[in-house]
This record gives sequence, C-alpha cells and structure tokens, in this order.
Amino acid sequence: MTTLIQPSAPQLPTRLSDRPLRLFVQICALNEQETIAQVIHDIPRDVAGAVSVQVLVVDDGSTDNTALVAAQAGADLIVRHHHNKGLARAFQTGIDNCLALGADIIVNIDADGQYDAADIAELIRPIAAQQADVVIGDRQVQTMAHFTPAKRFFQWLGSRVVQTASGVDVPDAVSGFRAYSREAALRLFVTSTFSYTVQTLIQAGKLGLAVSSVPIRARETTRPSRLHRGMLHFMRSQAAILVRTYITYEPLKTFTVLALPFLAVGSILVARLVVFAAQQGGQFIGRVQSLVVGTISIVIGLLLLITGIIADRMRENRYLLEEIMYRMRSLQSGAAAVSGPDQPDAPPQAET
Ligand SMILES: Nc1nc2c(ncn2[C@@H]2O[C@H](COP(=O)(O)OP(=O)(O)OP(=O)(O)O)[C@@H](O)[C@H]2O)c(=O)[nH]1
Ligand SMILES: [Mg+2]
Repeated sequence: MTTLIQPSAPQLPTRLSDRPLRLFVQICALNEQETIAQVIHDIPRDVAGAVSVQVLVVDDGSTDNTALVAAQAGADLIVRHHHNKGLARAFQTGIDNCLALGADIIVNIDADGQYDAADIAELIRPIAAQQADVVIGDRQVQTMAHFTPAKRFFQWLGSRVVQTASGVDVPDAVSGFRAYSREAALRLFVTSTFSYTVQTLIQAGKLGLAVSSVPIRARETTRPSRLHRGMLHFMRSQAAILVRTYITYEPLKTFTVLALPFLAVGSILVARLVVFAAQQGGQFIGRVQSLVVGTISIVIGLLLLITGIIADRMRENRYLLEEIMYRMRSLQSGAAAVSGPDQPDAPPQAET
C-alpha cells in the first residue's frame, strides 16, 4: 500500500517589501571624536522604505572620547572593544549586533565624514526593491579632484582586479559606504583583521548574492587615515586579503593554473630527452641537466595539483561550515527579528 504524504505549504522566505524594514546604520570608529558627532547628526531618522532607523557605533578601543561623543550625539547603541581589534573585526561585531537586534538592512558608513548620509535612501533602494543583497556606494573615483592621479589610478586598477576575482561588476571596490540585506549579512563572514571591503565582495560574488552599485557623493577628508599607513600599506594589505579569499573559494582553479607551467616545461624537457635518447640508442649522456630540471618541474606541478585537490576538499567543508553558520545565525537572530528591538531611552553600551 502506498501512503500519500501531502506536503505542507512550502516555507517561502519572507519578502522584504511585505513587511516594515528596520534599518540599522553602523559606524566603525577609531579615535573619531572630532567628526563622529556630525556624522551621527547627519543620519536621517526618516528614510523612505524603512520603518525605523537606528544608529550603532562600534568603538574599537579608541583612546579618545569617541564613545562618549557618539552617545551624546544620539547613537542608539554603542559596542566597545576593550582594545583595538581592527576595522574588519569591528565591522563583524557591528553586523552581529545589528542582526541580533533584528536589522533588515544594515548600512555601513565611515566616521570621518567622507560620505554623505543623505545618500542612505538611494543606497538602500535596490535592497528594499529586492533587486540586490549588497549595494556599494560608488564614489566615482575618477572624478574626485582631491585624489591624486596615482590614487585614482590604483583605486581603478584595484577595483578591476576585485571585479575579475569576484565576478561582480563593482566600480568602487573599497568604498566603505555600503548596504547589506539581512540575508547578505547572515551569509557573509569576515575573517581578515584589516578591512572587510574586498573580502565581503569576493564572498558575495562567490556565494551568488546580487551586488549592485549606486553613485554617491564623497567629501575630502584631511585627518590621517585610521586604517592604513599609506597607499603602499593599503594596497599590500588589500592584495593579501584578495589572494587569500580568492584561493579559499577557488582553490582547484588557482592551483591548477599554478601547476600548468611546471607540468608543461617538465613534459617538454622530458619528451625532448626521450627523443634524443631514442636517436642515440638509449643514451642520454650530456642531457642529465634536462632530465633533472624536467623531473623536478613535473614533481612540483604534481604537488601543486595535489594541493589544489586537497584545498578543494577543504572548500567543500567550508561550504558546510558556512551553511551551519548561516542557519545558526538565522536562528539566533530570528527571535529578535520577529519581536523587533525596543527603542532604548539612553544608549546602552555593550563591551566585548
Ligand atoms: N572600529 C575600527 N574602525 C576603524 C579602524 N580603523 C579605521 N576605522 C574606521 O574605519 C573608517 C575608515 O577609516 P579611514 O581612516 O577613514 O580609512 P579610509 O577611508 O580607507 O582611508 P582614507 O581614504 O585615508 O580616509 C573610519 O570610520 C575609521 O574610524 C579600526 O581599527 N577599528
Ligand atoms: Mg576615510
């Protein structure tokens, strides 16, 4: 006898536009007491498409009065690291807290006043319209007069490289003004300590999230960078993050490409030797160098291929870990998402 099991109605994901969207604006800050108050004041508390707007500041072990100034300026929540953990960690702390408080959209904006908070409505529009999971504020770097030609060129070049590595069309890859849907925030996980910008873009591309860009305004900032010690340090650190993240998601492709030249050179050398030996009646005296170099080359190529296969298996494990993380975070933040955060009277401070 066959029992017919009637499936229950499928659990469709909640459509963003069907419910009021809670917008969180997060600001990662390190020693920003001079500028953070203005940034917080400029954040509109009434944004089209959002039922509430809350401001969360991650004070990353500032040695000045950043947290106090942010609280006085009206930040709804301030999370403090006891000591400086770096922008990327601070970003992840902010995302985790926003999710726990039930955020539907999270906007990241810098504390130095480089970005214009009035552009937030434009930034979140593609997410509210369910056309994107991640939206990057495009500063249109080529038109920024206060950037030196060298900085403009390297920003352009860097964005092209990130575009190739991630597979997403992104004109301004290191812009810190960006918006993430709840789904994207649950999926992405920053492991670097320097910056989150490039790593989250490559992850978004590899995880199949929809990434789009909207033009935004950018102001000149004159205070020294809190993030880097100059253009070289910035490029070196971002390049290291890019290579590591790319290898994490495309190990087999990377190691196969690395292995191919070694295998090709080794094969040619050994093939030449075989032909020579055949002509000389089995003798290859005078060609020992070719034999040694060819053999070593083939061995290196094979080792690289094996490394790629092992890394590919590890990638499979990472995929499962990412799925577990996603489900865990969804469950952890699900209750808050349903009930919604209370509007606090005074900014509470969480210490991590
Ligand atoms: N939480 C935290 N925030 C940081 C850290 N380093 C930088 N930031 C913040 O990250 C944002 C971007 O840092 P900036 O110093 O403006 O770096 P940038 O915009 O890449 O560089 P510039 O173009 O020189 O301004 C600012 O809000 C900083 O306060 C850090 O170690 N921890
Ligand atoms: Mg800046």
